[in-house]
Amino acid sequence: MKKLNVGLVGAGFMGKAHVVAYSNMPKFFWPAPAVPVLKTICDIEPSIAEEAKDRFGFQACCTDWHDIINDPEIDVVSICTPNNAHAPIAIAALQAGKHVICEKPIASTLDDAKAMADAAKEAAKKGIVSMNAYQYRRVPAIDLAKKFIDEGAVGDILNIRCTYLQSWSADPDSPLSWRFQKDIAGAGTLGDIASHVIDIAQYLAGDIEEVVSMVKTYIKERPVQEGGVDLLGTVKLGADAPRKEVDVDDEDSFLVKFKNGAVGSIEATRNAWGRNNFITIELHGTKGSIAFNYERLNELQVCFADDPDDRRGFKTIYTGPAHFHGEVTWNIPGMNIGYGELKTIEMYEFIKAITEGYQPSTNFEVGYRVERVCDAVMRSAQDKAWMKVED
Ligand code: SOE
Repeated sequence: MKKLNVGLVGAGFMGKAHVVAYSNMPKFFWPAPAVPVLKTICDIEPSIAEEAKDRFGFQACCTDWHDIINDPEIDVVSICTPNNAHAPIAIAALQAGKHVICEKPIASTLDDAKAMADAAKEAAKKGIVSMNAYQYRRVPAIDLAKKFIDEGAVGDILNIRCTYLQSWSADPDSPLSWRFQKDIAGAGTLGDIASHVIDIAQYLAGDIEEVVSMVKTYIKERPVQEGGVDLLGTVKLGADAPRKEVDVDDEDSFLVKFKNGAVGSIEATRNAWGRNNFITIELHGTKGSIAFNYERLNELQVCFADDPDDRRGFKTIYTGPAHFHGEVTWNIPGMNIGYGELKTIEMYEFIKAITEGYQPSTNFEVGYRVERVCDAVMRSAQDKAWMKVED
């Protein structure tokens, strides 16, 4: 059985998600395309690196990512750091001949995103694979939606409405983690979560051509936190804590026009009390409609125009063994998959692409296109006008 040695940079929340995915992939997908071996984990904080090594079962740990790049035994690099570190690590890894899976958004600036896409294109000539972790398009229900669209079951797409709503930053006492600092994150809600639904919208309805947007920052300053770990609002800092300015967006709302003539809207915020991982997609076509909500990720709602008048309406399909990779997860629809299984499916797609020698559907070029849509959203908010997405 082929083995691939893994080096992982960034031992926080997403580092844990990648470890779960590497470990579980051969347990679900057997025979696995290759078995990942957890070789080295890197975190700039020595105590976190040490702890992560033991907790996750890596053979070694380090505090300088160059040690991973310079290790000839490492085949695959996972990048789970804050956004501004994506480009230097990814480019160095690709140039060293390592396959790269990088968390989203691809980078903290458009220039970095382009440099990463260029490096990935060069590396691809030598069979090196790049992947940006836009995992939500791999939810089996979203895959089913894509199948209905491709088969023509809902006709031509007229409109797609997407939201990504969370609540973890709605409290002004939630600390100023790196996600609220432009020089590290590049953007706020836009890069962090709107990017996911931009990816899904383009996956289902094709490239976005033009946008008009409104961008808001509701909470202008937040308490400064000790250390770089992002606590995602789980710990609050009191009124006495020193506060610093937030220089990124809390909420983005925009209308979109697709190249194929469809239209739509995207709304994203992390300040929506009561909404948690509320990714909704509603798509209307000439022959039917599709609706999805990640908070019920094992379900897809569909309505077909051809149904008789007296029984036309949304019906719910529960995803299971008949759907995307459902034959290897759990046996009965309704047993349900969650975030861990979803990241495992994503990891399978990454490892399979490496062993079979092709670029996955969320390669760096695709991540760079999402970034260009984000850039148009920001330009539009500034100039209060429709903006074209750069081709
Ligand atoms: C925080 O908003 C976050 O962890 C995002 O960074 C992820 O991309 C999203 O999947 C869950 O929420």
